[in-house]
Amino acid sequence: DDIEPRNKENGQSTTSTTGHFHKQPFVIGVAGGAASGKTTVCDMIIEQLHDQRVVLVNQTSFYHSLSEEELMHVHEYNFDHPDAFDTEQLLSCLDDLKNWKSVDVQNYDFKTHRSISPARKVNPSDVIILEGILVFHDPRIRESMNMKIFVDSDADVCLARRIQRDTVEMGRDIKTIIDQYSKFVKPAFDDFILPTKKYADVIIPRGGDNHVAIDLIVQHIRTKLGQHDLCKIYPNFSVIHSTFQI
Ligand code: UZR
Repeated sequence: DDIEPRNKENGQSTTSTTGHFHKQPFVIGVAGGAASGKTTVCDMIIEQLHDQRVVLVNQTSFYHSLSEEELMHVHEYNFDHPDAFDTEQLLSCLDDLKNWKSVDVQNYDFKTHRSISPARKVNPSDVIILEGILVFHDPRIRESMNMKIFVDSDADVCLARRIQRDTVEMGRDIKTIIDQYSKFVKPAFDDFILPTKKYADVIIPRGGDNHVAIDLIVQHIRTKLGQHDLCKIYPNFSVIHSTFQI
């Protein structure tokens, strides 16, 4: 007989279509300003967890596609506002992954500001990383996370990186980038992103340059994944919740 894993922090276990019990995936949220180094942090975590099944879901995949009307006034569109994202879709995706169902995640094209086909099939995994500027904004998404990381880089570093990224990868000109930064990116950071820092379990200064922080985070994830297995063997084993700040 299968033993149903119990994990206080992780909530309920789930039953797969084959009737076998699965532990719930460990969900990590990685938030922070645009070009703060979130992707680098995620890549480093994934690299160190090479022996685990990890999937990365980016909030940018859940941008609403712009209508013809919105495209005509694209310079007035605020991509850094919580309403720019289809949060319900993101929630339903996350729910499915947590219940060990595969999901189709749209690919978003930053040049046309629309979703493009084909969608990417994402399979459920032991670890799900959800990355994005506003992944801590919606309380329902926050609550589904087992670990929340906020990447905290200086604004000048973010802007420098953003100029480099948007000119090289997106072919934008510097004036447009700086106009957008002062009109939308900076105010939205202050109004919507920074206030979510208080929800983080871990705050990482200097993003991907902070190897000590990444090592500590990976150690913590490994401990939690190990506890999943312990829960399977000893159903009454409970997890003591711990938070730390680096
Ligand atoms: P990250 N963004 C675009 O530049 N174009 C789009 O079509 C959609 C989004 C930007 C968005 C935000 N802002 O700052 C950034 N603007 O993508 C988020 N302006 O992406 O988390 O990778 O930095």
